[in-house]
Amino acid sequence: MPYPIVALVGYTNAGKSTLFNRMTQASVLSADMLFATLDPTLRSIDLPHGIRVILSDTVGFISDLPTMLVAAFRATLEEVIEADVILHVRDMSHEDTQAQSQDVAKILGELGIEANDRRLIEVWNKVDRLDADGRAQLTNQAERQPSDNRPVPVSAITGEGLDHLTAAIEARLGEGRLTMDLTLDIADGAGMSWLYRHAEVLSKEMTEDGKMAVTVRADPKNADMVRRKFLPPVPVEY
Ligand SMILES: Nc1nc2c(ncn2[C@@H]2O[C@H](COP(=O)(O)OP(=O)(O)OP(=O)(O)O)[C@@H](O)[C@H]2O)c(=O)[nH]1
Ligand SMILES: [Mg+2]
Repeated sequence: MPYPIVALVGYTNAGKSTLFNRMTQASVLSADMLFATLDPTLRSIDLPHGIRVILSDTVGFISDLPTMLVAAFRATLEEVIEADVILHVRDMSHEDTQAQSQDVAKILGELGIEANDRRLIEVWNKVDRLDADGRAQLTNQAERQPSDNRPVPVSAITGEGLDHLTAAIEARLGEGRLTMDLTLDIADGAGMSWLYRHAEVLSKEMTEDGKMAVTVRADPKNADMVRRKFLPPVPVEY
């Protein structure tokens, strides 16, 4: 897949599809026509800082799913395993929100996605249905979590909180990516174009001794290649 995948998962009726529609509303990419035709649950969107991702809606979880449907349900969820970010959408206005969340966590666990998986972001949806007290309580609860693992209160209906959500997605996508400072020979045009193909070139500057200082960011897989190609091997100590 050329773009990172952001999958929406959650209990049935949590608001996944509403959120999906809300987040893709502004996107009018022509490529989407193809996507929408091939698979209405996939759509590409551009995040505020320019990263293009594919948003993937999924079927909702239900506690007492008929056995004959379990296999089909599992099959549709397999895609989630490969997602780069997993949004666990919760209906925070539902009286059973806690139990629903546990059901979802259990199924994710069976797919190998544990609660502490860095790809997971909890989306606390339907905050518009809460009164002032309920909201304040949620906000407090969210803010007690470490900032890099904080649930994001939103309303897919009013659009409230969606800016925080896209920021959280961007932050998670950025996490796995490593920034490296490299020095290239000024004549190494091939090296430079290789870098443009395999990494994001953040800056490029001539040094006093006539070399090229380049700062790049790459995902872990490519970062390793960059390191091997451009950085001196780490000396082994005996
Ligand atoms: N008030 C309010 N209602 C919402 C919000 N998000 C979704 N809903 C409503 O909740 C209901 C379910 O929304 P969907 O988006 O279909 O939920 P879903 O998670 O896709 O459900 P499944 O696909 O069946 O799993 C709809 O009636 C939505 O209008 C929200 O933020 N606030
Ligand atoms: Mg849906």
